Amino acid sequence: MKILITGGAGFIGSNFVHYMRGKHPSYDILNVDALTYAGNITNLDGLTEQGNGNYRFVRGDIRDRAAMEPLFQAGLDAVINFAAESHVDRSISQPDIFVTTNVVGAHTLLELAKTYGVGKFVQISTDEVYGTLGPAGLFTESSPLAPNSPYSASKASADLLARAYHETYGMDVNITRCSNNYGPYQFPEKLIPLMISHALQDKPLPLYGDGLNVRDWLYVADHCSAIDLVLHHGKAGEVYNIGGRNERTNTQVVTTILEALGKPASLIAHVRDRPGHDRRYAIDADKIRTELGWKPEFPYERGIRATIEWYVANAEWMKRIETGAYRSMNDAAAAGD
Ligand code: NAD
Ligand code: TDX
Repeated sequence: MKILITGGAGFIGSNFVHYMRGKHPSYDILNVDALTYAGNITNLDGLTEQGNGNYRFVRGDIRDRAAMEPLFQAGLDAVINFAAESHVDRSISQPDIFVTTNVVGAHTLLELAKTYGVGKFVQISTDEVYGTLGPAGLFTESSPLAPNSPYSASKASADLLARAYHETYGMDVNITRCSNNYGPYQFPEKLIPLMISHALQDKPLPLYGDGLNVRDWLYVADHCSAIDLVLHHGKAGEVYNIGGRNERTNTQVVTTILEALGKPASLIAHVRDRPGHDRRYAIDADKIRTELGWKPEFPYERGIRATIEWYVANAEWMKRIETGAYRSMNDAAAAGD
């Protein structure tokens, strides 16, 4: 199988590339990523250093049809679109690029997939397209789309285009909507790596509002196994929710991190709330469990412990981001491509 993975130098995409190399070593993997601030070529260490074999990295922008077209011309069995602007806070201060990358970029890929008859298109979406929940209830695949941030609105827009390409052109499209991921290689603007980094440096941990917003956490490897199942067995046109029923308040998450690192709760600093801050997400993943047989393997307690240990053990990785050194490594790797 020959697959195009977009955004494969980011957090989930790089975990997915590693996962697929381990699980399906005979597959041809083409990884295309623009290496924005969120892309980090060193997330792919071990793949790029081995002379690649049937793995190839190309620096490219999914909005750029002319740059993407040759990748499709070579013939592809599947496209898995991870590439996106992914940070809600950035979407609030600078929404434009969320529209161009998340909507126009996804559309460019859909058009090319249609033109070149790609067998399967998996659009990686998010539970945030459903908006927010009250204290009870879960998002199902038939929950109405009600995005509240420019980020989630752009992701919902891409979902609608992907859906339309199935309905109108009969393309084999799937949309996956996963809850919050955590694990290795997550850029330290997101809650868990940011808080680990601050705690390790004895810096204040900025908790938005009352700290009682709830997220439904899933270890990234469990997201990868779900996408692998959808890629191979997803029914054309279907949406699959993904989540492990691990609801935690932000205060609980941060407290676990502080305790694991032996740091005092006094480091927590309540700061101004995020505008339009969704109160609670929780995913009903019954459909992917019953129809595709997906089962998450990492209980939250184990996953969060492994994640904290990973960031402690990979202080260099974090330092390269904090100093900006990763950017020149990105440029050097892309120049040698
Ligand atoms: P990330 O920000 O870590 O990675 C995004 C990657 O996309 C980066 O490597 C970046 O360089 C690349 N990229 C950005 N714009 C691009 C462009 N125009 N062309 C090519 N590449 C581009 O994001 P992530 O957390 O790994 O999320 C990956 C996907 O999963 C996104 O689509 C996101 O919406 C979705 N998702 C994320 C989560 C989560 O908890 N992180 C949960 C559910 C869904
Ligand atoms: O400094 C912070 N303080 C804080 O209290 C940050 C960065 C976040 N938070 C809160 C906001 C949220 O309630 O923590 C929670 C998690 O925030 P993020 O890590 O920014 O994630 P979230 O906004 O929930 O979105 C994430 O999950 C769904 C990803 O970034 C999205 O890409 C994904 O679609």
